[in-house]
Amino acid sequence: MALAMPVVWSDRHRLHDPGGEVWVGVRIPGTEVPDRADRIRDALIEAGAEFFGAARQRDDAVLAVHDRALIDYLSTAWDDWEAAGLTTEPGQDRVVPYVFAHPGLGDKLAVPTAASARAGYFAYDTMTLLGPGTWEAARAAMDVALTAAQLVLAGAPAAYACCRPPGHHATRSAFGGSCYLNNTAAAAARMRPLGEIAVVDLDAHHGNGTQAIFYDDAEVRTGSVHVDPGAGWFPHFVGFASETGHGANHNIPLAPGTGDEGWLAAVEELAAWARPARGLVVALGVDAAAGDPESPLTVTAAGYRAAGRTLGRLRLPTVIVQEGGYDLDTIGGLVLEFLTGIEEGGFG
Ligand code: SP5
Ligand code: ZN
Repeated sequence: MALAMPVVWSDRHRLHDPGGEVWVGVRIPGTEVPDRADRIRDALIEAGAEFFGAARQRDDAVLAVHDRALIDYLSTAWDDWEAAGLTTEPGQDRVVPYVFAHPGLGDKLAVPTAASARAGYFAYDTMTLLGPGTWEAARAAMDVALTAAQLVLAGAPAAYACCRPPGHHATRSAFGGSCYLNNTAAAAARMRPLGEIAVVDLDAHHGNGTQAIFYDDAEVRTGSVHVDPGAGWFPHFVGFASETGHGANHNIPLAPGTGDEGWLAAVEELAAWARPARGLVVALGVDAAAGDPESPLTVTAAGYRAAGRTLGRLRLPTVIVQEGGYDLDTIGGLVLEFLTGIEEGGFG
């Protein structure tokens, strides 16, 4: 049986090549590479899925989840970096921060005049490099997620947004964790006409950006299962079970090494917790799979299929938004397993 749900796509993801990441001060090869989305696309074409080109969305939909200052910065950061001569002296071919607007500096901080310093007002890590095509690709990823939400509002039971760069680490005012704009949050905001929305984040890392964006919002409940930041994993500062907001946030941190049994129990807990909502957005990272280079969780392909069935059984209007997943040989198959599970659970 072919995959039934529409898949939304944009070729413009390829304009973003992070060119590696700066980790503990050293530039290393990154894992958030253009091939990721292409591998997923190949697997879904093979499965007979129908593809839809993303429709350009209004800036309002971006401003629903991000400050204008962040948008203004991201859309001009590369040009400003180049104009400041930083690509020649010191010879840095990506935007990389070197000072940060740390809260310890006080709470009234200026936006720096120097392009070299401005990056650290908006970025919270050194791993999320920005190049000449990053803005256009990140904006196109928003178009993909919002178009998928639109298809669901128009009556599709589910739609899959095949987007990169990922988004769930981007907050209202800051970017990081390989994310620039929060595609998942934008899809959730777009779904609001349905009533209360639940976001269930399956990425191996805590969805800190989405949590922060909706923390004070009773109409969007956010849940995340992820490797315990307290065990030494990104995003390190947040993602603990104690972060409940006003009752609309639910974190389930797992010990490194956790596999299907523990992970699926957490997914079931999040599904039960999402049940009162009228619409569902799944932040689908497949980096919790065993063998993924960015996480120590050990979920199997069958585990992702079972997670899809669990969430599909909610029979809520569902948008699935691609987040992480970095093993190129398995990423496509893992996504297909999950989407197939959604259909087995919800369309049967
Ligand atoms: C969307 C998403 O999955 N973002 C993940 C960001 C987590 N990146 C953490 C990278 C930590 C350092 N990686 C260097 C590995 C060196 N062996
Ligand atoms: Zn991740």
